[in-house]
Amino acid sequence: MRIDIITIFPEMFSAVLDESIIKRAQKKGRVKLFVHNLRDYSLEKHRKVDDRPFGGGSGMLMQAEPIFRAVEAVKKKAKGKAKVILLCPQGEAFNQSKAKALSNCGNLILICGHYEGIDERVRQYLADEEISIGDYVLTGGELAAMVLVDSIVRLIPGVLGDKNSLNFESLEGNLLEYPQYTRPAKFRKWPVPEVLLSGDHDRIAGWRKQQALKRTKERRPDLLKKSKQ
Ligand code: 9D3
Repeated sequence: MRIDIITIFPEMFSAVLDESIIKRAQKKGRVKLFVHNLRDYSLEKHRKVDDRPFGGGSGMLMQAEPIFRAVEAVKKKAKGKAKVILLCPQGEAFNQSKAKALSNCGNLILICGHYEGIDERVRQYLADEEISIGDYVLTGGELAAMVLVDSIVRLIPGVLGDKNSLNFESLEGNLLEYPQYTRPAKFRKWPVPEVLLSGDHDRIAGWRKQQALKRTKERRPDLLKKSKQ
């Protein structure tokens, strides 16, 4: 899989992409990640990529030209079809099933929105999908792009140990995790639930299932409704 990221802040990405699992995935050749500076595709003086909105209003908008040029240049380098995703507050909410679907794409191009917004023609004529990572305001699409990359890369076959990746597909997929403990069996005055020390694997499995259900009912009843649909 190849992922190209188009941004006015390319330096923001190294800390995340050059660490741990994502770095290992790149070393193994499971994913190729490229970060492009949008300003390199500006045709204007001073590498300008923004301008004032027609009709007036406060703030600046990202211009269409540099974004189109960047995407067209990247599409030439990537072999095969690429899916173009615009990260923006108005996009569809990101979730695990979207991550799963995107992990099956050969090529992704992520455009990080910025300023007060983006020329509408990018949405209309360039982006295949618009994605938001949730209902809160970020200063730009960069962190959102990193969230996508992290959640997508770990789903690529061979990136994680099989045990982890199979977990989400299991029946427990729509439940929150059960409580977990490690040594010592008694920390300060707080003991580990006796069942976990019993060695009775059926009893342990039953307790975990029941705890996961209880916790999901209390905290995320929406997840239970989802799994029944
Ligand atoms: C004043 C209107 N704002 C729209 C809600 C303007 C605006 C705020 C924040 C325009 C761009 C941004 C920058 N955010 C993103 O580009 C973004 C984002 C987000 O803010 N929240 C959740 N997901 C995403 S994906 C990209």
